[in-house]
Amino acid sequence: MAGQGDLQLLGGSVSPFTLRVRMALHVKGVSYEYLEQDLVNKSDLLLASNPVHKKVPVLIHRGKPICESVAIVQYVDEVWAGAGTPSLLPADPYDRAVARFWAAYVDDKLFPAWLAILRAATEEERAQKLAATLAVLAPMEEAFSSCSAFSSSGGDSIEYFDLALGCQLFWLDALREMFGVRVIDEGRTPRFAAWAERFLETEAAKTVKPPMSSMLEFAGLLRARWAAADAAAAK
Ligand SMILES: N[C@@H](CCC(=O)N[C@@H](CS)C(=O)NCC(=O)O)C(=O)O
Repeated sequence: MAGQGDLQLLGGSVSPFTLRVRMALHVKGVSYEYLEQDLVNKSDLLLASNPVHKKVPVLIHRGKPICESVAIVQYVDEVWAGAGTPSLLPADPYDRAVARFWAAYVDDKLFPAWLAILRAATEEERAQKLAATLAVLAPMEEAFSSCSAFSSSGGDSIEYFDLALGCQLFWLDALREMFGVRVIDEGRTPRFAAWAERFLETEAAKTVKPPMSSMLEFAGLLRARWAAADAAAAK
């Protein structure tokens, strides 16, 4: 394995952005030291490493921090490149641009959409947020045949776009577990559903998949915090 002792990852066990980076490192065969972070009482190391956002993940390579999961994934792809190491970003510039476009889309549109399902206070609000999330997914059906080597080849390689979306799947499962909400729906988005099934069978996904109990516990904390904030704002 590449990597060795000069590489640390500051992360959260159920953070989708941390899981994205962990899957990237797994695919590249890079070993690292994982340092779980308390996101309530943030460590001096986290605050010093990501003073702007104070968020995980942060990759620290030879003492230098790299923040933001997409920047980290690209860094990992560039630093650990070469014979026998799979590339995360496509070789072709146009394919790279398309992969980046959809990766940005899932972060900018899909992530806030499903987070709103988690935050919804009533069943009616949850149904509205589910409809909005399905509307975000609809235009992505095309991407599953045009952008991902994983889906187009039917093989087991994972690329940049797969990582961007795949890290969010665990939480879509948690939403189904918590509320019976089906974001992954073969009837509405068959390509996404087929892709998701294959992605979750990959070794990278199986290796980092957080226990459902941890996600449910974290979701409970988040929902309690949001409810308190909403109650305070309503006063
Ligand atoms: N855009 C960032 C998002 C990182 C992020 O939102 N991290 C969350 C955990 S999932 C966090 O550290 N939250 C702590 C906080 O907001 O104080 C990325 O892609 O790395």
